Amino acid sequence: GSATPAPAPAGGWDVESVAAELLRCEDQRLERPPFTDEWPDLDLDTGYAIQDLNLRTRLDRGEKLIGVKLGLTSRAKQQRMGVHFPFVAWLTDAMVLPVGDPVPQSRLIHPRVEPEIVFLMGERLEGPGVTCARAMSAVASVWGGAEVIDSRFQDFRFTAGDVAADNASSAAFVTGPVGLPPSDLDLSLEAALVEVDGVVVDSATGAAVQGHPGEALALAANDLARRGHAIEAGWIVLTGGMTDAVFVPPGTSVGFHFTHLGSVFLNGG
Ligand code: 0L1
Ligand code: MG
Repeated sequence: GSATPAPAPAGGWDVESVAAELLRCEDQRLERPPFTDEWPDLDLDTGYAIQDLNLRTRLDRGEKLIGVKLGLTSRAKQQRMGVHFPFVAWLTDAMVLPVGDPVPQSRLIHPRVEPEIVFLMGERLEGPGVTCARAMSAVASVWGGAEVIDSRFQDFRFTAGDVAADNASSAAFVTGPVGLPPSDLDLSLEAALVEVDGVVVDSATGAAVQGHPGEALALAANDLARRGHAIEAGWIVLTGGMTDAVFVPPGTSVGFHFTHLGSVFLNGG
């Protein structure tokens, strides 16, 4: 294919053409303007239809569905991105970054990394009507984690429909060294310090994520129910960036230091 973003098809963008173009941008490391510049009606539900179509393509390619991630669950993220409500996207095994591996710059466009509270599900969780308490009762263990995001949109500029279509800027994630039963922790107080090259540049506690990361999990279950899915036992759930994401160019090293969940390190290679 060509090395530039595709122009809109003759009849205008639709679910199929946006889905194909997003995967092409991901595969060929292309950034492009948001589709909503040309297709203002690309709303959240249309974005989810595109996201689901590309999940099917990823599974057809041999990837395995291993969980979900939430996007824009914290005020820090919402303010930075200009989208003021959370949404849900898919995680596949192709997104797992082995511990100690550098950020895979050679296959990414403009990666950023962010600290997250991560759940490993012990039981199936199906909405609607899931509360934070019910959601937490389905969690087997809690982990610290780092998500590598890599929007296919220039300068991470997008609306809710664009970013839902783009699987919430998914690229890769790594989980930390410590998994604890949820009853061992007050997750609203669990802090993460963001360290870049030895300097602490940001921090937040779990309360930044919808008041409690369990609220984000409940939101995911209820949102997925509208789309005909449940959260399955054994799945991983990334509850969303606690702070704004930081760039991690080659030569940089980033550490996310959690109060009880250990430290997660990522280097820019
Ligand atoms: O590019 C983005 O910031 C959208 C994805 C947000 C991921 C998150 O909030 O954890
Ligand atoms: Mg994230």
